[in-house]
Amino acid sequence: MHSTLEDVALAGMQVKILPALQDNYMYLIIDNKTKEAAVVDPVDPELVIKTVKEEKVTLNKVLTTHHHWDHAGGNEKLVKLWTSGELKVYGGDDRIGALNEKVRQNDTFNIGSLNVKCLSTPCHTTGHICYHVTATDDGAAESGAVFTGDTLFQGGCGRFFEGTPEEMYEALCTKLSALPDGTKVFCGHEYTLQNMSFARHVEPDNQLIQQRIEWAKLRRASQDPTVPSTIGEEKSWNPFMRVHESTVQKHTGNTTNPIETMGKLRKEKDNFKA
Ligand code: GBP
Ligand code: ZN
Repeated sequence: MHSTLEDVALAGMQVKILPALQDNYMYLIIDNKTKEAAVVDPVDPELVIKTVKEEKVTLNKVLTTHHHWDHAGGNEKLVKLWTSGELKVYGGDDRIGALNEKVRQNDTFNIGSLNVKCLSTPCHTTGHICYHVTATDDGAAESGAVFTGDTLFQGGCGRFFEGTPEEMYEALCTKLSALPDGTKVFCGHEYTLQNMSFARHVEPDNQLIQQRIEWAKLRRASQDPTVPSTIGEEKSWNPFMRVHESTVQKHTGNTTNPIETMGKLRKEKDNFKA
């Protein structure tokens, strides 16, 4: 295992961080009120089932961010192994195994008493979905969570396998940036140190990047996950969310168009050696 299992307590919910493969994360989202649960990208079904049994929660939903095997590759097996009732499998792409609830931009559903809203974020893959989860109580929106798969990473973003700089701009700078600053960001991979090293290269004078690197080094030395961050933090250190900043634009050759800046940053990151 690349990381220790961790619990994050948010308003009305608990998020269990489950490491998988080399650097992937799966997440178990538990509604405190009803003990209903959903799992995000269950590539290692055995660990999911073990955790669900230990926690004595009712798992009935799978939230798939995108069709890549290291995210969706466990869906069929989980559905086969799952004998304690029906599993709804959500996702935005017909290439996702065991999919039975296809979702689109602004679709909503519940995990017990929690609200889930789907954000369509095509670019890494055409059918990529991010899931924004909030409790129903007043004021809980600020402490909600967003599960970003391979669209937004801590300090970075996914490769543009099936999309354009314009689409990633829309995903990061329009849709995800519009969430409350306090929203916790749970991404699909532990890439923080690699991403932050590129972020420092882009903005060497940004002290928040330097501080996060020092913190992340300590966390990784004891195999602790660096997730979650928050939307507000990502806006302060993630170069791909900062393509309208003059420091970032200067780095990409005095571009003033944020979408052109996005394209140039991604090209440079594709070949960057941390
Ligand atoms: C790193 O940064 O540590 N190992 C390197 C990058 C997501 S996984 C490895 C890499 O390219 N990872 C992908 C990515 O988008 N990284 C962001 C970046 O490099 O800045 N994947 O597993 C990847 O999506 C995959 C699976 C890809 C099936 C294509 C198919 Br088809
Ligand atoms: Zn991917």
